[in-house]
Order: sequence, then C-alpha cells, then structure tokens
Amino acid sequence: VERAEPAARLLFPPDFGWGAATSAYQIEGAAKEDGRGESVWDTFSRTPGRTRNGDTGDVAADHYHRYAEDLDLMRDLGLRSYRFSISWPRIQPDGTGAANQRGLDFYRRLVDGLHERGIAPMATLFHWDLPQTLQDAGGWESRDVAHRFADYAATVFAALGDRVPVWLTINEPKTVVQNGYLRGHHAPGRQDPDAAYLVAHHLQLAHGLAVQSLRADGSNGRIGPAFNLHPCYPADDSPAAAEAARLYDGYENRLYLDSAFHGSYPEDVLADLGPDSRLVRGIQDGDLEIISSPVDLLAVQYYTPIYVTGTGGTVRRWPTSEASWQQIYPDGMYDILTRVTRDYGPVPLTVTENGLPTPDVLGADGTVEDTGRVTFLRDHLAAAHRAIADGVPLESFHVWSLLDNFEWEEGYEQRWGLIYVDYPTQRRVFKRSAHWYRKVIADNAL
Ligand code: GBH
Repeated sequence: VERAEPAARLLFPPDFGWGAATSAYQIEGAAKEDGRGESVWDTFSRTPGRTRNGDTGDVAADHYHRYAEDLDLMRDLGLRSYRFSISWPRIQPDGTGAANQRGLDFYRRLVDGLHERGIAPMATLFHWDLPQTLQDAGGWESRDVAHRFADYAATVFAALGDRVPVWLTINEPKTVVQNGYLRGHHAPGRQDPDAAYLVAHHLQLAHGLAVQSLRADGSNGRIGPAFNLHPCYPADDSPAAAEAARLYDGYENRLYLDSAFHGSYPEDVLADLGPDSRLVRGIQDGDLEIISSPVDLLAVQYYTPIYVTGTGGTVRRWPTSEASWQQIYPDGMYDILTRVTRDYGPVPLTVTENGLPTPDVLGADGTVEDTGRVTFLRDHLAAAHRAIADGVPLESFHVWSLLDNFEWEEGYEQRWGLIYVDYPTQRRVFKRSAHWYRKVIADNAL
C-alpha cells in the first residue's frame, strides 16, 4: 500500500542541535534539600494570592530526585542539546560567599549524565530565582547585586567550566523588568516603573560582568544572553501606529539588544523615560562597555508577536493559545531571526525557547493527544528552517519545555511539556508531540 508523503522534506543542517529546555525552580522541587537557600520565588509563591491555587515549586516535577530518569527520557527522545538553569540559592544559599558543595554536586551529576548520553549541556546561570537574602538587600535595584552575580558566575565556572560548552547569563531580563517590577505578577511583585528600568540596567550589567567572569576563568565555553523577543507590528497603516510600534519595539527588544550588542541604549527609549529616570541616572562611566562585552552567541526565545495601535495600545490579530498573552504566529519566528541577524549579526543564534500550553489529559489508554503542540512546533520549525535557508546562522532549537512544570503565576494548570507529568505519582508520559519530535530529530528533517 502506498502512503502519500509530503512533497518535500525540510532537511536541517548536519549537527543541528535539537533540544528542549527547562528551568530550575520550575522542575526541581527539593526546595529545602542539600543546603539550598530560599529564593524570591519561594517567598512569592508562598504568599497567598500570588499563584493559581497557591501552587509553589516546593515539589514541582521532583526533578532533583528524578534527574537520572529524566536523563534517560532525554536520551529516548534523541535530544542533542538540553538547556537547564542553575539555581543560585543551591550554590550560594545567601547569594554570596563560599559555594555549597552539595548544590554544585547536583549539577555536576546532571552535566556528566548528559555527556554520558551524548547530549550537549547548555546552562543558564539565572532563571529568576534570586536568593531572598539579596532581595532583602535591595534586589536588582541594587547595583551591588550585579557584582554578586559575577561572583556567583565565577564560582559556577570554576566548578563546571570544563564540562559545559554553552552558557547563558540571564534568562529574559525583560520578564523580570516587566512582570517583576512593572505589572507585579512575578516575584518580587512590584509595580514601580521607575525602579523597573533601573533593574533592567543592573540585569544588563550583571550579564556583562558574568561574560567577563567567564573570560577571566579561562575555560573555553561559549556564552551569550537569552532574550525573549517580540516582533512588534503596527496594528494598521497609520503613521501613528508605525511610530508607536517603533517605540514599543524599543522597550521590548532594542533596550536589551542595543545595549548588549551595540553598547548603547536606544535614544527613543531614553527620551521616553526622560533624563530624571533612575535608569538614566544609574548609568555610570564604563557600564555600557561592560554590558557590550563581546559574546559568542545570542539566544532567542520567541512566543508571540505584538500588534501596536496608534495610541500605543495592543490588539490581537491571531488565535491565542491557552496562555491569553500568546498569539500563534509562526512567521514571527522567521521575522525575529532574520531581524536580529540583520541588525546585530553576524552572530551565531540558538532558539532557547518556543512552545505553547495545551489542555492535555492523560487518556485511559495512556496517551496524551497534544496535536496542537505538534502543529505549533512544525510551523515554527518550518519558519526557522526558512530563516536558515535565507542565511541565518541558527545552530539549535529548544522546545519549551521538556516536561510539564511550574508555570510561575499560573502554577501547574498550564502544561507546556513534550512529556506529561502526572503530578500525584510523578509518572512521566511521552505526549504525541514527544513521539513526533523524536522522529523529527531522527530524520533531521520536518
Ligand atoms: C518564558 O517566559 C520563560 O522563560 C519560561 O520560564 C516560561 O515557563 C515560558 O516562557 C512559558 O511562559 O501580558 O502581563 O500577562 C515567557 C515570558 C510570559 C513574558 C508571559 C510575558 C505575559 C505577561 N512571558 N508574559 S502579561
């Protein structure tokens, strides 16, 4: 019997880094084990009313205990690259001082387990779990925290620098700025625009200082920032919408990209913030040289476009996922990858997050039919493939996420994983998308 095959397969480059991503607080659990200190997310999630159903990361996907099983699942999936984050309060429980050896040992076991299975580790130094002690000392509003971060980074490089080929500094500084300090629905739950942009500066400074820490360490890993980028399109053909979309792009994208890659903050954003803003007043001589320390790669996280009206508001143009903020628009992946290459390249790129939540249920037959995720990933990967064909130096692609996990203020209700987690039993089940992704990886093609 003949089966119809798609007319043309989309072949990826040899050695393409097929991957999946997670972060420490979202999967590890074991919140009180092996000397781990508390982070701002422990505080925030334990504060009544902050997360859906009062969920916390205390247990999460119990990855801290089940990492060996999870490593085997990654091998079964065929992953070539695994992006995870290191929990600062496991390494320095109070955010400073001597390393907690048991914390380092966990990541050493994890990294060694990846190598044993032929999977390249990609480690993020900071995915939002700031040690609470440092928050009590001012958090990211305090310039000193950027220096504490550089020390923490140096500690991690000294322990793991010989076995981690790619480092990412700070996951999505923008999300800390916007969700943590503007809208307040992430830790530390502030709503203070003037503080928010000073925080942006200190996060960028911390990034640059950590890059310098790696160079000083002398280990030969590569390093770069991880930005969630939003293509910002005018909602209509009016000049006002074009202008508003441009400023929106400044706040969403150029604030981070220009400072890291061009050594300057965008003029339109600085003018909009005004000369008395804490960001402008917080810039010291030499800061932008530090922030723009040469990097080896740029990590892009793409989830959604933004459509901006003439008055600076936003509208929806495409269907949303289970996450109300996410419009499904695969061409945005092509647009953002080609744009960063044009404006900030040439620089090797990795996609470190792309995915969506789906309303998954574990069927009586033991299957999870997340067909929406298959369609989403296929379409976004096809857009990435088109960017590669047009010359974008994309090395790897990581699905968010490997496992269902603690989705921050949304708790455990949103399921973003390729692998279903049955939380009461912690059983893992490959969703349909995981089976599909395994085949894509094996074929190196869509
Ligand atoms: C990533 O953030 C994170 O790195 C990852 O930890 C997370 O699990 C994953 O995506 C899925 O969300 O319009 O006010 O409701 C994505 C960051 C989250 C930033 C949602 C914008 C919407 C804020 N985005 N947020 S709002």
